[in-house]
Formats: sequence, C-alpha cells, structure tokens
Amino acid sequence: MCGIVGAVAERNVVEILLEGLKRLEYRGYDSAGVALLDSSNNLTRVRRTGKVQELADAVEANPVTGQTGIAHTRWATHGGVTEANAHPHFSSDRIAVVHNGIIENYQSLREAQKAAGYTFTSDTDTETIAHQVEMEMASADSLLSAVQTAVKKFEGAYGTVIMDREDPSRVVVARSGSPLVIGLGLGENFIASDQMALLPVTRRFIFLEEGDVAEITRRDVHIFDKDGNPVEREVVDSVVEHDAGDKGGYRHYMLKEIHEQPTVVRNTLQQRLGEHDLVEGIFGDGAEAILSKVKHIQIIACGTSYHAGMTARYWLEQYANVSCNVEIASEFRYRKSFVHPNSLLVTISQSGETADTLAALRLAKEQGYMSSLTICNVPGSSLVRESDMAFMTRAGAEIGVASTKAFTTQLTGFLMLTLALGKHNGMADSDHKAIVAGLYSLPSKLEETLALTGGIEELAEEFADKNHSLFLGRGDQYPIAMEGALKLKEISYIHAEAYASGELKHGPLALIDDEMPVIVVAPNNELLEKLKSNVEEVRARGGIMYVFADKEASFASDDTMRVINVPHCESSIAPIVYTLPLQLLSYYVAVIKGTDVDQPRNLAKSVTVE
Ligand code: F1P
Repeated sequence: MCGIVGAVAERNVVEILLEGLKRLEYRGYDSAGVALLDSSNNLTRVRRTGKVQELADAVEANPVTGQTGIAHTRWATHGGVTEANAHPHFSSDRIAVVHNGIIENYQSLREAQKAAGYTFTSDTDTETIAHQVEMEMASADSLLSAVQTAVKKFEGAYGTVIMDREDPSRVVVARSGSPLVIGLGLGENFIASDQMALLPVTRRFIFLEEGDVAEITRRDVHIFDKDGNPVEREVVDSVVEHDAGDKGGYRHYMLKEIHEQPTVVRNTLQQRLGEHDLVEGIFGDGAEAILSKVKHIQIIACGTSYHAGMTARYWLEQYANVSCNVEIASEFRYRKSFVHPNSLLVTISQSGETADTLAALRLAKEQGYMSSLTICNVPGSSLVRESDMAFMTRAGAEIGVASTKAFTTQLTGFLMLTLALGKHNGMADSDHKAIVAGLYSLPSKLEETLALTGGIEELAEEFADKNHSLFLGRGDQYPIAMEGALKLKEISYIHAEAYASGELKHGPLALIDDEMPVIVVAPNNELLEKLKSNVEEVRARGGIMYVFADKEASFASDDTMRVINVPHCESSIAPIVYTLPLQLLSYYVAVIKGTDVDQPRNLAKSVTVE
C-alpha cells in the first residue's frame, strides 16, 4: 500500500528518495511522485502513473534537485489512477504533502476549503491536508504549529509529511493510524513509512507513536505527543538485514521466499524448542503466568494470516484443550462480541501494521481481554509495540505481496503456542511428544516437499487456460485449501474457491465439469476415508482432480485424477507441509500466464487503510 519517503540534507536528495520508493515497490502501488525544495525556495514536482521506474526515467530526462524532499507511491483509494491524483499534492504551490491513510471527513473539509477560496486539482482526500495546513499557516507562527492545529480537524488515518516552500530547512510529519519511522543520519535526517526505504542511508530509527507530530531538520528531530507535549522516543538500531535488490538468483521474490521456508522455519524454532519441550520464556517475561490461566483464545487476523488462525483453531482445541474462536479483523471490530472469562486475544500479522487487525487489538483492550499476544514478523511494528506479548516469526523480510514464508512460520509459532497452552490444560503426553517430534522434522520435510517442484511445474500447464477452480480439504487441511485458493486468485487471477469437502453436496457439486479443476489436499489422517468418498463424488460428475496425497493414502493416478505424492509426515505438521505444493502450483500457473507475480494487480503488501 502507499509508501512515503522524505529527506532533509545538505546534498541533493532525489536519488535517496527514488531509491527509497523502489524499496517500497513491493508494498503495491499504482503511481509515484516526488517534490523537491532547494535552498533558494524553488519547489518542483514530478509525478507519473505506473512503476517507479517511469518516475525515475522522467527525472533522468529532466533532472530536478533539492536538499529537502518528499516522495510517495500511491495505491488509489479516493480518485482514479491519474497523474493529477498522484502525490505530492500542493496548496498554492507553497505547501507540499504526501499522505498514507484516508481522511474520512475530506468531503466536509473540501467544502469549507472551497468556500475559503481554495481550488482543487485532484479528487483525493489528501489534497485537503495541503489546503488545511495552508489555511492554518495564516494564524500560526510555524509550519509545526500549523500542522498541530490542522491534524485536530482530520478524522480517519494518516501518516503525512509536509514541506513549506518558504522554509526549506525542515519537514513536519504526523502519524495517526499509518506508520512512520524517522531515520537518523549524520547531518541529515529522513522519514519513511517503512524502515526498508531508508536502509541504504541509515540503520538508526525512531518509530513514531500514535498522535505524534515531529519537526525534522538536518541536525534535529523534535517530537510532540498528541497533546502537544515534547517527548523523547527511543532510538532503535535496525536488525533488518534485507537487501531489497537481492532475489538470490531466483526469478521472483515469491519463488525465493517459497524456497526459504525450510531455513526460516528452522530459525523460528531455534532456541525455542528444546530436546523434549519448549524452552522456558519464549513468549516473553511473565508470559508463563498469563498462559497458565488462559481458558479461551480469540484469534484476529486478515488474509493469509487469518488462514493461519483458522488452522491454529484445530490444533488449540484438538491438542491443547483450549476453546478458540477465529475472526476476520474487519468483522470483529464492527460487531458486538462477547469476552469469555480468562480470554487471550491473539493477533496474527506478517507486517504488524494491518489497519483492521490493529484497530481490533485496540478495541479488544477496551473490552477486557485478560491479555494480548501477537504472532508477527516485523520487530518494532505497531502490533508488536501495542500487544502485551509478542512471538516473533523469523521469516525475514517478505517482499512478494502474496504471503508464503510468513504463513508457514506463523503456523510454526502456533504449534509452539499449542504446546505451551497444552501443558496447563491436560494435553495428552502422546500428542506432546508427537508435536515436538513433528516440529523437529519440519525443516527437512519442507526441504523434501520442495523437491516436488518439477512435477508441479508440469501440472501448472493444465491450469493456465482455466477460469475457475475448486480447492477441497477436511479438518486442519480445510484452511490450507482456503490458503491454496487465495494464492491462486492473488497471483494468477484464476477464480478459486475453497470448500470443506463435506460441504460439496451442499452446493459446489453443481459447478463440477471438466473445465473446473478440483485440487484436493489429502494427508493420511483420520478423515482420509471421508475425503475419499468426496473424491468419488467429484469423479462421478466428470470432474478432473489433482490430489496432493500422502504416499500411504493409496490414491492412484488415472484419466480423471492426477496424484502428487507429498512426503509422509507427522499429522500435526501436515498443514504446514501441504501448504508448499499449493504455493508452488499458484506460482507456476502465474508464471505461465505472465502475471506480475511479486506485485499482483490491485493488491498491496501492507494494508494500512481499512
Ligand atoms: C494481511 C494480508 C496478507 C496478504 C497481503 C495483504 O497482512 O492479507 O496476508 O498476503 O499482503 O495483507 P498481514 O496482517 O499478515 O501483514
């Protein structure tokens, strides 16, 4: 979703801004722009629809300079994808603004600003920020105080950076609902929506908190909280090692990330799983006392992370004897729900910045949950900072918009949570031993499963001309079927639906014909015989099936069914293992179709607006 980069320096910052935007490309966007301010008060702007490279080419053709600058990648919310709607937005060629989020009361602001004589050059909500700040400048003694007054009038979410042509020595930034991080340099300072944008210029960061407004000059950073009081915020040395330019020899980040899974799952287990049990304290100081009291879990997440939560429910109830609900964050936050006694709220998120998940956490805190835990991949993210406990997945930076390695490390974390809770809720010793053994074998099982690549690549050819597909699974494989369908939709644009296979007769059987491939996930578990009956129901209606099955599940390929044998594994880890062939299938179908695998159309990596 939208990305922001800004800089105040002595050198020309245009390259820093463009490089920052390129590093944010993975988040998804549809246009990009940059505004530069030089010491003689010249304000210039270049904007383009399409890729950041289009913007970079335009800047190369007509070079622009400035020691202070702001830049933006836009993911359209209000107003179509046009150059006029791309950021930065100006007010009277004096105030320049970039913004992430949505100003929900923009229509009333717009009317008031029009009445005050401002003309609009875009259809965006963001332009109202520029005009509002300029209006406040009339009675304010500085850009900082104008912004502090202006933000009080905004409803909705914003991470915004503002420049004033009359004062090239500074930018003013404000955060409410959309993340912003200040990067500290030597005699120069930076701002971005994601630390990734600034890694080439600094490793020292200050994460702004909700309601913060900050004034950034070359030498100083002054931060004020939501009440206008000056505050100090911690300076954090970044541990992110990612070089966004590095695909490690793979054609796409997604393929690289699929192949990283054995390693990152191993990293997620390391120093947390002892020989026979979990290492103590892996959920943080004081966590054990909280976990020992938990009687109910409420899981909240979006997208792929929601599917991790759906899978975890099967484990938490089956093995740890703890009742569990799972809900999509955007639903949870807008309906009345009940808090069970001794309930733990668990949020799951790769980015830690998903607007709905964050809002759900904030709401849950008011509702009286006993405690909150986040399973998250980004250290220092909003969910990590605002939750009582955090379990960090160690997937490393995930660049492909379609989540892969974040999902399997989330599931790995959930199996460890299952062990931790099971200890206090009468988990069967045999289950405990089996899960520990399963987790030990997991990295090597994932490696073995990746060896299926060749066969899956061939199989993908048969999907490329199809418009629809059905994914089937039962029990803890049902959410894996859902995740498989989501991957195919996201990157190949083939319509895919997932069903718990027991539901076939209740509707989807009507869809079956030889133009609708049916993908079945079939590990050798207690539901296998039931699944086999469902497979026969599809066969009897002329359906073509692709069955990912355990060798011992005795499925055989024939005219209507292609069987791909997945390595035999301990049943608790099967959902993680069976995820990989489905990821590979989507990937190769998308490659054959020639879609933009890493940045699928209309999607964004980090959904920071609701
Ligand atoms: C949730 C999510 C991802 C998906 C895409 C959009 O993000 O739905 O699962 O792949 O990137 O956002 P998060 O809360 O897990 O960061």
